[in-house]
Amino acid sequence: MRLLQTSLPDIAILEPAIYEDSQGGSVQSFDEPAFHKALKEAGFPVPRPLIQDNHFCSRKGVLRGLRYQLPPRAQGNLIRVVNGSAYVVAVDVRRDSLTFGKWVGVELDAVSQRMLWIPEGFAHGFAALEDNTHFFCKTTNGYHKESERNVRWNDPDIGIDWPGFTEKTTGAEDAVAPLLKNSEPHSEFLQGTTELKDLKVIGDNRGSLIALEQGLNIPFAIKRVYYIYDTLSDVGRGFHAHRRLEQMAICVSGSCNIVIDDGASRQQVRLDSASKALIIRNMIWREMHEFSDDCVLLVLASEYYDESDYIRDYDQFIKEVSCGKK
Ligand code: T46
Repeated sequence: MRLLQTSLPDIAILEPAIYEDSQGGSVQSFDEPAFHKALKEAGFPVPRPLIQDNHFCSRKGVLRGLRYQLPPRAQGNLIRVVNGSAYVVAVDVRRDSLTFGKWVGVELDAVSQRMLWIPEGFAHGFAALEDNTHFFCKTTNGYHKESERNVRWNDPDIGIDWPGFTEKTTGAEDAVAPLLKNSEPHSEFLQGTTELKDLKVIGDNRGSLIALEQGLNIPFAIKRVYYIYDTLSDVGRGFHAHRRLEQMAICVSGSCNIVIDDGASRQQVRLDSASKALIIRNMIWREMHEFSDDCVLLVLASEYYDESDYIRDYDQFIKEVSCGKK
């Protein structure tokens, strides 16, 4: 599987291997380890498991979207066209994102079998370029009507250039969908479980100073402080959740990316300033990637080190987090 970058840093095209022989041909349409490997090698966060398949069919000129689901039911989508061809668009709907409102469009067809990876936090839309176009989407979260939101396909602030079809048919909801500026924000943080705080910088002509004070800007009593440094840039750390532990992480030097996941929704946070603190409550899966050479990640923790507090298996984490929500 080959990954091609697009003009949006979070959106990727994936090209599967196609095999042809005297009987016809075959394609390995999904191979999770290969998918994760391709994403990791290109510096993309690894998504939560793709748990649902949806198959749609449209005649030429039909436009579906733009759609997204709000956290905690946000959906990442791996989209493939299995018959015909289509123009597939992704729009960044994360209010705090540097690429908020930016879009990318890619033509997918049944011959090349290229797929488009659109992670959580993006709206997507499809325009069928041929009759009997079939779309196959693998998603990270099931369909949830109450969480579904639409954005107007022809919002002038987004300015999507939908090519190649003359007769446009949109669903009733799509036609009257709100403009992006009026749509419900796709919040950057998992509700109530993580928070990215700007710490107060006390600066003067000698430089800067930041004070961390229990009960004031640290929302728990500190029992332990540790720091992670000299991490190789191509390794990932973390890959676990804590049953009780709460933490505050600050990159006091350099930068790294932290993926946070509450079992229903996954987001990536970039820590690249000594004045940004990420508070991670208990029962949040975390993965750390792309450590810069000079990265020193300082972590304040609410508990002493206790291996029995770690959940290091993602399926076990999903089991425990789902039990807690019942
Ligand atoms: C977390 C992320 C952000 C100790 O003996 N004492 C400690 O206080 C810690 C944190 C770790 N260890 C031992 C346990 C392992 O044998 O150090 C070894 C490496 O720990 P781990 O593989 O858990 O490291 P990371 O970077 O994957 O995770 C750490 C923290 O463990 C974790 O709580 O949230 O940083």
